[in-house]
Order: sequence, then C-alpha cells, then structure tokens
Amino acid sequence: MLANCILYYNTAPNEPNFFGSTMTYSCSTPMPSGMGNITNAPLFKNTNGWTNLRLESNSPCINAGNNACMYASTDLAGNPRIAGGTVDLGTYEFQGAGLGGLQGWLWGYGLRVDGTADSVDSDGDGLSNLAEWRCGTVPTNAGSVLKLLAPQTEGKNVLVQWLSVSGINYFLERSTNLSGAPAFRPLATKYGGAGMTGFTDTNAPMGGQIFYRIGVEK
Ligand SMILES: [Ca+2]
Ligand SMILES: [Ca+2]
Repeated sequence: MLANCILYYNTAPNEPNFFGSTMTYSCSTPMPSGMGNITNAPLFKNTNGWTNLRLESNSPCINAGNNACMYASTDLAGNPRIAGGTVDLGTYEFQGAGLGGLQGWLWGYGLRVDGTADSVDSDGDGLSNLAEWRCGTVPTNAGSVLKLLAPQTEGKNVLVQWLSVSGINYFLERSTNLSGAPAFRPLATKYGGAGMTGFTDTNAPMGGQIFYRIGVEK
C-alpha cells in the first residue's frame, strides 16, 4: 500500500506509473483506486534532468497528504516532514518560503494551495475558504465565521451583533423591503473591532419586518 507518494513521468508500453497497486493520498495518472489521490502534474522544480524534485509553490501535492501515513519526522532533505499543518506528497516537504497572500494563508492552515481548496468549505460553517480569507476568520474552525447573531430588541432599539476580527472593516445595512431599489441601505461603514461588534439601531422602524446584513469592506 502506497501513501503520500508521487508516481509520475514513467514510461512503459503499458501502465507506466503503476500496475495494480492500491494507493491513497498519492499523485499519479491514470487515477488510482483509493482515497485522496490526484492526477494533476506534481509540478516539480525541475523535470529537465530531474535535478530538483522539490515542489513548486503552486504544486497540487502541497498539503495533499495524510498525516496518519507518515513514517519519518523529516523529509529527504532533513527538513520537517510536516510544514503548514499537513504532509505533502513526495520526498520533499514544501517549507513555505515565498508563499504569500491567499496561498500562504491556505498553506498555514494545512490546506491545498493550487486553487482546489479556494471554493471548498473545509470546516462546514457555510463560508468557503476564500470567503474566510477575506473575512479574516479561521477556515478550519466552524466557530470562527462571519455571521449575524440573533438581534435583540431594547425598547425601540435593535442591537445587532456579530463575531468580528481585528483589522477587518465591516459594513452593516438594513432593509425593510427586500424588493426595494436598493433593497438595503447603509447603517454603518468601516465599522468593527476585535471579538464582538455590536451596533445599536436607534432608528429601527416600528412594525413590519427588518432585515440586517453585514459584509467586509473591499
Ligand atoms: Ca468555512
Ligand atoms: Ca471558519
């Protein structure tokens, strides 16, 4: 049983990369049977002479392995076998140097950096990893998510609250008619702080329904 392996670029008249092997969390083509396998090219640093089989920063093999199938604490170069939270496929663990922006953020949470994780909701909290990146929330913790808490009425006022992150500017909008044009009007912009943010709507219309929504400023 192979796991966390790369079997690619071999040549043979038939089935060059593998024959009848069972593998999991590995990179090969055609698609092997087993869990977690991928067929995308592994994106080695150098396939011209095979002088450098380290992974490019956008390799699909980064953070694509299974930590339970790890046999040593270091890779072939002596670096930590797990960097960024999840083991990579192949002999060299990508160490993260030079990764920035969304890629670096995904890598730090052990998520795939090749784009395949962007639209995935890894923690099942309703927001994609890309959305969580924009919101500054944790993509591997369902308790860290941008959403409104149940509004509370205090006499004529309505207290609207949400879990918020330091350094993120939120806007809050209100609607009393979802088919209006525009449906929502701003209540607050560039608003928010660490932990929990509350806004007291002192001008909430009486009677009928009120809708609130929050978002992150661009
Ligand atoms: Ca999520
Ligand atoms: Ca989350």
